[in-house]
Amino acid sequence: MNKYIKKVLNRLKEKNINESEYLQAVEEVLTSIEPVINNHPEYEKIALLERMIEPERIITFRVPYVNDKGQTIVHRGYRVQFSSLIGPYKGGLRFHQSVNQSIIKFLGFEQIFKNALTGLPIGGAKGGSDFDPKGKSDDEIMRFCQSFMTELQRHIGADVDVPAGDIGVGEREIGYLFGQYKRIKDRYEGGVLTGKGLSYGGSLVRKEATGFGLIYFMREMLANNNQTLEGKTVTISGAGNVAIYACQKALEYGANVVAMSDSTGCIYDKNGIDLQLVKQIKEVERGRISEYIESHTEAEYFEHTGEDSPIWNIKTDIALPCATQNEITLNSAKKLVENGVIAIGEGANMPCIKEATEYFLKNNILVAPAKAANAGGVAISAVEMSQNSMRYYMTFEEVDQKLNEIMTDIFKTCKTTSDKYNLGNNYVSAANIAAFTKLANAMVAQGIV
Ligand code: NDP
Ligand code: 2IT
Repeated sequence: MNKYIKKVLNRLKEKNINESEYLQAVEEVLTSIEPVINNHPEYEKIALLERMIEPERIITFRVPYVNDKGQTIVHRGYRVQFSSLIGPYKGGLRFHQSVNQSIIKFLGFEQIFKNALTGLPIGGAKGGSDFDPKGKSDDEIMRFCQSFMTELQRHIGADVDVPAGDIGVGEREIGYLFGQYKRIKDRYEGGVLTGKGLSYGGSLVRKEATGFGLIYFMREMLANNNQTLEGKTVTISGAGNVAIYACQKALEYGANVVAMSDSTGCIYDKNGIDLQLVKQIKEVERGRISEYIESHTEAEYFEHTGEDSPIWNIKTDIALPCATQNEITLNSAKKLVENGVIAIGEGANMPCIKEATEYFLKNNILVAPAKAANAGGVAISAVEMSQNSMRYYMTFEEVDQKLNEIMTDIFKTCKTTSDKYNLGNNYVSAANIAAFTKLANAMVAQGIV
């Protein structure tokens, strides 16, 4: 391994021993950019890598709220403002009981690279809280969001830092967060949050953007290998924002989606998933995916018990992990390959453990890497910011067309980079190298900051 990379990785491990997700994300990038670092020995003197992996700022704060029983509950809030190198800090907020500093740092780090690939002027950030929205009333969600924003508001702004959604944060939460921001600041600042409702400054297609974008990227990757989505069997983990709209677009392209999941289990409907029902259960009733089999008795339900998700045991041509990090273990990867999978599309951030990705690539499975393949969401967030600045709204077709172009361009960038560095179908390394090159040039240009 390149000596400079090795030195940086060793230091990183010493300093962040308890942050396994953050270490994993940085290690993946640094080990794949070796050919670039070999060509730029001058980066060591200006500590380019050390600066790129160290967040500009980490904010943690107390978030107290009163639940419906009148009890006061205290959670921890985070915002990691990782990089403002190429634009205002930009990235989602995650509300999930598992949230900790390591997870927010890994997500913030990934976001810098993803955002660079979109070609739009957005830096990288992530935030959230260890608050679990499941089973909470609307009032509880509102009070929590208001408390969260009461602290966060002093750190964000349309040209400073622009949060959006992620796991557990969708249009409802963004609405409450936006309302509280506006109330405290006493001004309408549309571009301070994205993923807003359409009636007060949101963009058409933002809701669909990550899932649609994932399928646009997959379409390009398959086309480059003389394949299409038509007639392919697809399994999609998760049943949230990304999974639902990936499913919708895959169906439009003639794929047969046979399985979806949530954290408790997965449904397998060999006749094809009834997406309207999934939307009703998840978007309207906020229920469990297992409810699907109550009206579709021919479908099967497999509970998620051990470490491996049961969805990856189902035979499929294309697997789309759209739930969370490290959801594809090496066991699951082996099972997918054994069952004849041809392509993996990462809708979630870092859904494959390192060994799983390596196993797929070794077996010539196409992997659409998260930083490239799920960039459609943040890209349309940037388009939402543009519309807020222009005070003018684009039509559904215009935004969708823009998304399609952006995803096609991101695939082209991956392809040209892989050709340049002889990486074959390793788009994982190609995406990292393409993003890194752009960021490194911007860092050199801006001096030691
Ligand atoms: P949602 O909250 O809408 O949905 C998340 C889905 O994943 C739910 O079905 C949830 O099940 C499942 N899930 C969450 N955590 C776990 C877990 N620990 N184990 C198993 N299943 C889990 O989130 P999104 O759809 O927005 O996000 C999904 C993924 O996509 C995340 O990795 C996110 O970072 C990434 N992403 C999101 C973007 C966006 O625009 N929203 C953009 C780019 C990436 P349950 O309900 O049971 O918890
Ligand atoms: O991981 C992601 O890219 C997101 N959750 C979306 C971020 C955004 O700012 O739209």
